[in-house]
Amino acid sequence: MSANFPPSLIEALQSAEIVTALTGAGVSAESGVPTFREAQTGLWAQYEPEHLATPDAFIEDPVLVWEWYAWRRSLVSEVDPNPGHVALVEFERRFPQFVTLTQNVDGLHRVAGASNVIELHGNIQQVKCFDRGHPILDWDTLDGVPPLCPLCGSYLRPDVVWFGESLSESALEQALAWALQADVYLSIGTSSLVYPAAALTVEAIKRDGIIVVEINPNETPLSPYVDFGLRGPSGEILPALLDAIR
Ligand code: BV8
Repeated sequence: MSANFPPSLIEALQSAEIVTALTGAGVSAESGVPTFREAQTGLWAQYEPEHLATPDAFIEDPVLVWEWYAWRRSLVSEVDPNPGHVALVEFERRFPQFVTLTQNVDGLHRVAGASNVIELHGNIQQVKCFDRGHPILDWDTLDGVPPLCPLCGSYLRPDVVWFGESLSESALEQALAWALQADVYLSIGTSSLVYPAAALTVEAIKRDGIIVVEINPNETPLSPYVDFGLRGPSGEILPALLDAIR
């Protein structure tokens, strides 16, 4: 993609010390992972993700919710990071300080080689028990759908943040610090609908001196307030941006 970015954006990135990226499901779209709001396929087409990704849905039908995550883990196991993930790893090496704050639970940033990642909503490859949150490493050797916690006997569940559940205080504090100290803040592949993650972008927008960039083929509720809106797929824009600032 031979892109011509605004010179002022290139200058801001070339002189940036601290760059913070917030990513959403759109960054994984070009890897073939359906975004959170795209229609689900096959058996899952009849369910709303926002309903399934809740403690109530799990309490109501632990088998259904466990199987939904097993299906999503199988999807993720078949895909690779895309050029957008890879470009973000290069960003990590290019800038003095860089972090990827991700809403995604697919783990693809780390698979791509990113080392400074804060997984705001957890990771579907990790499992804990429902009652006490015991992290269970060898969960895939256990029988049962869902398996039972070897420590307390409660159902195992994916170690992700469901709707209605609070994010980790420390992760959120670190993420907010990164957002407020950024010279440039990139909001990439997110509909900016889910809070408190979207609040990180709102806080960056409110803070004078931070250049906020949105990378998304579509508009979001925060589009009118960012400094630069780069309309297009992150798998093309991020590598082009990296080339433009070399
Ligand atoms: C909380 C993990 C405090 C699970 C996820 C009622 C009760 C309780 C809370 C609420 C409530 N009403 C509202 C709330 C707050 C709620 C919320 O924000 N709801 C939304 C729907 C309005 N938030 C919460 O519940 C949070 N916790 O508030 O705790 C609390 C506690 C108790 C009681 C009250 C309050 C927890 C939120 C975390 C939920 N967990 N994931 C799982 O994945 O199974 S969120 C889920 O949505 C995914 O992580 C996903 O990443 C995330 C956000 O969506 P996006 O990433 O933005 O994805 P989306 O599909 O929306 O958009 C994709 C974008 O990509 C689009 O814009 C598209 O244009 C773009 N795109 C497409 N292709 C490309 C692209 N961009 C670039 N390149 C491309 N190629």
